[in-house]
Amino acid sequence: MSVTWDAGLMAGRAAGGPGLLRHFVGGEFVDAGRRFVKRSPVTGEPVFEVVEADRSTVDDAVAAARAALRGPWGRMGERERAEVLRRVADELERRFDDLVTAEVADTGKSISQARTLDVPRGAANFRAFAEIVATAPTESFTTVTPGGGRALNYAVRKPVGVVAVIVPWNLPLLLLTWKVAPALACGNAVVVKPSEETPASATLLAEVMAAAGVPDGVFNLVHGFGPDSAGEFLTRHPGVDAITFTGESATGGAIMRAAADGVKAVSFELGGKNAGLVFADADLDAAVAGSVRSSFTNGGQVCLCTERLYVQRPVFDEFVERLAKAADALAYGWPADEATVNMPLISHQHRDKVLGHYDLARAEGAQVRAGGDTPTFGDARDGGAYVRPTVLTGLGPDARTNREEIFGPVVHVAPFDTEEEAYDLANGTDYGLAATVWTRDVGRAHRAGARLDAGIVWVNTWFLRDLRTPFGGVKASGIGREGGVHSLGFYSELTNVCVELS
Ligand code: NAD
Ligand code: 6OD
Repeated sequence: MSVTWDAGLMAGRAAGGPGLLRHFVGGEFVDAGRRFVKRSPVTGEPVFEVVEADRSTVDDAVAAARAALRGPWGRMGERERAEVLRRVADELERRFDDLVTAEVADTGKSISQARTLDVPRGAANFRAFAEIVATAPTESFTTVTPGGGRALNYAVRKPVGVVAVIVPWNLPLLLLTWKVAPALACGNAVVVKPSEETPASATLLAEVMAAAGVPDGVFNLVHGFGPDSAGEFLTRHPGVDAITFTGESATGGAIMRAAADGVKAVSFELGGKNAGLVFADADLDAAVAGSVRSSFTNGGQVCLCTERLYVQRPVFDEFVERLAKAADALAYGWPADEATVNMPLISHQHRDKVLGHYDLARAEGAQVRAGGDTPTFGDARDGGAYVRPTVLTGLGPDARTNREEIFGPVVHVAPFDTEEEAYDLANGTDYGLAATVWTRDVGRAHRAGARLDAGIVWVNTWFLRDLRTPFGGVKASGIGREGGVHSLGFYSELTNVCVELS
């Protein structure tokens, strides 16, 4: 294999131009197809030139994955595969700084977030699934035959085959590794398509795979867009056995239609319109600080972010005042500054969408308590895709602002009176990904877990999840659960074997 990162990508950047990002197929970097430009969300300048896969490159990637399943990879046991995954984690940690650079270049997120969340959790995914697959049990029973003899009846876990992995741009390495790690742990070969907005860390992951000794063809990467591009070519490909996808609910629908012809298995992690409930008995300092995190982390571009807050009436006014003040105080800076919190949105196109929602909220009658517009810097960041963290009030549950996913740093806050009303408000959307509850009442904490229509419910915290636990959404927020042994359910097939012993 050849190495792009040091020899191509970083050299191109050091020379003042954009680096070139290529596909990775059968253990080789491939420069085939048209090219597109990836721009910095911070300044709007070009940062990378990316090769866009055509149908024949996708064909080659799927063929390489199929061939790898027939090679030594297909004959490895769980413990050997777990060892490969640990080497990938080691190599990710060795390339830590490069990966941080890649994530920051593509997304404009703060270096401190990339260092503490995105890249460490990427490596942790490989360590966790190495452990999970090496220790996962399967059933085995001794059963009685009709003649009174004995038979041994057990299940054998097998890979599904070639898995297409399609991921978004918000937490690029974290969300990619969260699917690649269990897929490889179960012995599959993958063809991954990162978002066109975040091609860099996936390219670096290809180098990591090669350096860690992952056999050629087990990990393949194609760059490109969705419709009529690499994403659609992959999801319609007859050589793909299963599709794991994270992204918008509408895209999930398009992929489901594409997958129907081949009756391919799908696992979907989709959009959200997540609610936070703040009860009057809550620790208000913690609830304000936690809601700032849950609404504005990563520029509000986390599927788990809170876009609707419901606050019990006795503390509503104080809460809104403190939240708006905290939103206004969030630090701007260049991504390389440790203290920076606010980041740009991923692109100007996405910024226009979010600003459109700010205008819509005003048109619907919202009061803007913080933000609602764009910041100015007086430097190159004025060419970037920034919007200000925004706090809105005054709208009812039927307003589009309270129903449509915005995926930006914005939250609407409304009052409620009773616990029952809070659950009704929180559950009143088409989505059901996550919910957050702030209360000191232990009984209520457990009731909320049972009553809220969400794949994950946090109490007095946010975005904290042991990798061994299930993750996914209800309603329009997803199909299936991944995480821990639940991932093995999607990425492997169980064959039932029954052997008569006498
Ligand atoms: P998106 O759906 O536009 O794109 C996601 C990926 O799908 C990209 O790689 C894109 O190129 C590809 N794609 C687009 N159309 C396709 C098609 N027709 N066929 C095949 N591939 C296609 O989403 P996005 O804008 O990149 O990400 C933001 C969305 O992702 C938000 O809705 C957010 O809530 C969701 N998300 C969900 C989770 C979760 O775990 N539930 C996590 C992160 C993001
Ligand atoms: O818990 C995780 O690591 C996970 N899957 C987070 C998803 C974040 C979505 O934007």
